[in-house]
Amino acid sequence: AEMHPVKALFKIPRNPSPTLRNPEEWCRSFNYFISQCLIKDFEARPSVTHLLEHPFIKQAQGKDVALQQQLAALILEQQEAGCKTKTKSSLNLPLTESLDVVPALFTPECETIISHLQKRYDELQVYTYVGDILIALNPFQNLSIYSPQFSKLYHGMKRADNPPHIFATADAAYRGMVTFCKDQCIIISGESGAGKTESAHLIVQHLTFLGKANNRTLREKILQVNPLVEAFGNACTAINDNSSRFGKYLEMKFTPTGAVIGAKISEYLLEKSRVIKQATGEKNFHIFYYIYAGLYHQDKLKTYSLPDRTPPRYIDSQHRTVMQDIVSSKLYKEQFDAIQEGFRNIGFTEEEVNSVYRILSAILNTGNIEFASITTQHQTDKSEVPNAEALETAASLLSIGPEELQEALTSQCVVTRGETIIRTNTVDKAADVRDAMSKALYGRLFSWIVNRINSLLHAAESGMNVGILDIFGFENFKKNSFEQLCINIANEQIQFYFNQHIFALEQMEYQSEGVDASLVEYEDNRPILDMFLQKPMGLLSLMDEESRFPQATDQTLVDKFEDNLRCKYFWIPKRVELCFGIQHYAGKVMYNVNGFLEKNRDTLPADIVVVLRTSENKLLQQLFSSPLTKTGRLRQLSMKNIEMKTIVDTMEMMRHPEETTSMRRQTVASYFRYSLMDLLSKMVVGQPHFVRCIKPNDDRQALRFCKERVMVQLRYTGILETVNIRRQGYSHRITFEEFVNRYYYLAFRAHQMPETSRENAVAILQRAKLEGWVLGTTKVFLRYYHVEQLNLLLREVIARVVIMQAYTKGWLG
Ligand code: AD9
Ligand code: MG
Repeated sequence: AEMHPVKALFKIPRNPSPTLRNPEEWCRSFNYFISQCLIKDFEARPSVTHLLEHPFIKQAQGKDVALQQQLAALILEQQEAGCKTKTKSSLNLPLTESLDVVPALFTPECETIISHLQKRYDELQVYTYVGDILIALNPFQNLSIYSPQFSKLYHGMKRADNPPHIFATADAAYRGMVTFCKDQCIIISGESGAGKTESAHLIVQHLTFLGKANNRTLREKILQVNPLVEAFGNACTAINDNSSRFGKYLEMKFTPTGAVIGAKISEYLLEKSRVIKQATGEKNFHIFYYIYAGLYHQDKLKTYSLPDRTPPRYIDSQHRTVMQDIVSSKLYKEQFDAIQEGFRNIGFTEEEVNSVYRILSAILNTGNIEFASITTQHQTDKSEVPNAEALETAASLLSIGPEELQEALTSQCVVTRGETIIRTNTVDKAADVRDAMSKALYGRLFSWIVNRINSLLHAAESGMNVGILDIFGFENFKKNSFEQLCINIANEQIQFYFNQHIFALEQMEYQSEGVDASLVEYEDNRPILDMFLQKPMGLLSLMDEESRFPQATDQTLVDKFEDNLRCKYFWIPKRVELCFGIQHYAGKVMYNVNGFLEKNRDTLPADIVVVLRTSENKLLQQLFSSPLTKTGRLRQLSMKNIEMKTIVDTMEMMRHPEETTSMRRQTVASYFRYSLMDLLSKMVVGQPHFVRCIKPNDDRQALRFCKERVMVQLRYTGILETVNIRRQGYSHRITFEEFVNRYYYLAFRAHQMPETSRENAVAILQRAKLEGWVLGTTKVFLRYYHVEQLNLLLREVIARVVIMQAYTKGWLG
């Protein structure tokens, strides 16, 4: 009787080398290895040395090297033969399908997935693929897998050639861009502290490696962009010591042949309020501490008039820090040096950098300005500045007159019916104006830096780009405010985009092929997004409307929400005042409405603008000369791509009527809406790649894997559903042509070249005795295990050929 081919394979080495203790095991894995090598597509044919580098061979090193080398040579020979006799695609299995790195994922219990991830995490394997998505667990320690050697290793390789890695994702995007001449975007998501920003850095690192410009300095410049911008836009929060307080979309531009030629950053919604106030245990933006330590070392604190006795109020409102701790911090100093280096390298002039430091110092001095009320006979609500020094220093740093500044802070011009009246500000009001000025200074300085970088790294030629999205992650603190609301809405939008790609498009493909689509089920967060963005009754619109009433209070805002938002994702808790709850895709968050209206209005009194415009500082004049055109014009989206319809739909929803008449004062909410739309318009034109960062524990500890935390994140990011789709749905959809080319060995003889028709595809499926597949109009719809079975069969067929050859050469018997 004929022996089963796999069993037959085990029999082969009659005299296995004595150094191999478990010949059967050896043979099994070696067989597997051989077939893997053969199945790999012929384009990326490995060399003998490459094969010998393979972990399998490595593992057996010192055991039977001679035999290994012979077999490696044989494998190559086989491939050579395969190349000649058959069309390129004949054995071209996309390895993402044949070798899913997570076989266990296909079992129904997500318990299995978790323990699989855990096992890998324990071995410091932090990356894992689920379908096309890269899951990245935060290692919370430095790994040695990001050196240029690793960049080389992942260059141009198929996904299954190497262990999963963030470089592989960057590589795929790069190759996608070069091969298909299409813009790519890499979308990194995950909650705060999960590792998005680190991942973004690593992607830029690998892309600069790939985009070998003959211009070395350009590469260096690009590598310095992220650290520079993050010094100004990141800060220490309760969750993450280096938390992004803005959203960032970095586009790297390449020539059609893949040489890097420039870069462009778009920034979204910087959390300006941090400049004036931080929650307990949190800090201001990094740069403020860096300049202290850096300038202290250069003995320049005085040059920039930085208050040096006690830390300024803006960076330490509760007087908890000692000046000495800040200025003597080694880390801060190093970062400062890096920032200076970055400024210089990217091309900022000395004068510009000076102005930046001056403005930063001016902000800190402004924060120290105090107000006291003076009571005269006529007025009781007038205020004055008792500490003239802070005021004078700030004014001098800003190159404006101190009297004018004091005027602008303590009074305001109001024009009513053609008459100009001067009203005095109360102490509280004056303090608000002061803080509004600081926020505006910082916000505009930040945008200016970003714009300046963009013009310095502007690509002269046109080309294609890879965009990398790294936004602030989902946040849920003990107390959540307006900033958290914006951050979480942005994450909601990114999740929606993800869903569209992974689930909705899947459904559409079923439909267009005439296959029953009922299997694809997922948690659609569109209703929540609608609740936020709809006009005129969405939460953001309601807030804008309320912001227009001068008499509105935070209480009237809550009432308005309560009256108008009828939706299960929104509720007002009993007993807790001025709060509302939202059921986000990533969890329940309770928001405190305190200060919402003021934060949304974000008013900067005209008097302040007027006085700042009188500055003799060129940079400052620029910052306040014209209304900042931040994002420019939105791209015109072609609606060719019908699949994108739903996304474009939600974008329409966000479009603001006032957008064109931008002279109207914008609220933060309307600007936010606009930015989100701008971001999406950039993303939808590219081919997306997804990286899902997962935080294994909340204590930032290496090698600590908290199952529940991981489970929750897998669930809300839709990863579990993704797995389900692959398990229940037809995870593989292969055109008849590709299918026949790939599997014809299973039903036809090697030299036959069967027509790539629907009938022959069916013949192969029947011959392989598979059940449960469906035929679409142009594609075979297969379940994940079908592909595994087919590949197993194919491997057997091929392994048989190899073994036969080995016999004829007399190597094995
Ligand atoms: V937030 O939404 O901006 O608050 P991120 O960006 O998701 O957040 P970040 O990349 O800043 O998180 O990572 C947090 C910390 O985890 C880093 O400061 C590192 O200490 C640590 N981390 C993350 N990824 C890696 C890594 N690949 N290797 C080593 C890492 N450490
Ligand atoms: Mg970040």
